[in-house]
Amino acid sequence: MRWHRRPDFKVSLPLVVTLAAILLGGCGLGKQSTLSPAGPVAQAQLSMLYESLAIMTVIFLVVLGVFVYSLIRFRARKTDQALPKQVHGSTALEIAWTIVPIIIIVVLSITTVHYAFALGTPQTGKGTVQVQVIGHQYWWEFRYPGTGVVTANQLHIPVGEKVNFSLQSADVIHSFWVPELGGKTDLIPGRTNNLWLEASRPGLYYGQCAQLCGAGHAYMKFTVLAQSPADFQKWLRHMRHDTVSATTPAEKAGLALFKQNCATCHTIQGTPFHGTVGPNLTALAERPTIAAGTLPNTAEGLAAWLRNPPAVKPGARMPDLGLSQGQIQSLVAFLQALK
Ligand code: HEC
Ligand SMILES: [Cu+2]
Repeated sequence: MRWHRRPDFKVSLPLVVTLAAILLGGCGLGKQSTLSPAGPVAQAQLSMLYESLAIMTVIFLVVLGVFVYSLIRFRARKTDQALPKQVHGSTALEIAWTIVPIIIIVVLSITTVHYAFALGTPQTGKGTVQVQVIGHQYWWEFRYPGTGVVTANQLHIPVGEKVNFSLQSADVIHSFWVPELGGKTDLIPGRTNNLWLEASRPGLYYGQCAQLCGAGHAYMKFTVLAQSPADFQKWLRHMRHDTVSATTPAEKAGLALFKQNCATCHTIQGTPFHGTVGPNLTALAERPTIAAGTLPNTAEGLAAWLRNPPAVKPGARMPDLGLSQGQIQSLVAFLQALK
């Protein structure tokens, strides 16, 4: 009888390398990398990662060493006459490999619990800023208690100061994460979680909801603008609008359309519009993106959004309002004047 030939199955090295490069590319030092910490919290979290990696490396090397040693030392030899002496159990070994893992787990859990409590305890002291974060399907609301300032999807924080976040959800579980600054703490309906972060250098950092929360989850991003404390205070003052400007005919038409179609869901400071279903649009023109990082905040981006939000962003809670091209143009002019 002849055996069937095994099918030729060759693993192509270039293919493996390409696939690995694509997959590992996601872990690189990019906009959202825990490997390039920009503040003490991210730094502490990264140290913990390295600490457990070091322990795991030692275990790996010891196990591999024993394994390779046994393979060579106890290999079958031509001169072997019978089975070697059979051994069943070793009390000393059993005790050792029970106690050593317990010690490792205790060490790891002490550091984990220490950091979990340290990072979840609201900080006090001069310059500490409070921000209330409310997660919505699929966008972020940021409130600055005591200032009346409410914004969405772009967080402003002062550099070098601790920022306390209180995390809440308006609907389902979300998770707040800015890889370069730290975090990944859940926003759970009906309770408030705490987290503090600090940015050591000014810049724009990228955040993302880290808990699958529905169809639009992948589009639930936000940015964190870390600015000098003076600029941050200036921004807070600037956000307290008494009026909005609608001067050109298009802007005025946009304002009227907004009152009819949008005011039930959106607030704009300095106007009588106080809807709370959607993001607060005060100074909207200053955000880099709209719809939580889905589109650039340009005339084209805004027009695409107003034409049909759920077509642009799956699951978006803003309906297609059936606006005409002309209406969209006026609304875009009005929105771009919100500074
Ligand atoms: C039924 C409530 C509702 C109505 C009406 C509504 N919106 Fe929205 N809007 C939302 C929600 C919810 C979002 C958040 C969508 C998301 O990002 O997932 C949103 C997002 C937006 C955004 C993006 C804001 C940001 O910072 O990301 C803009 C701009 C906007 N709406 C403008 C308008 C305009 C202009 C109108 C009127 C023509 C309007 N909306 C009518 C609920 C509404
Ligand atoms: Cu999510």
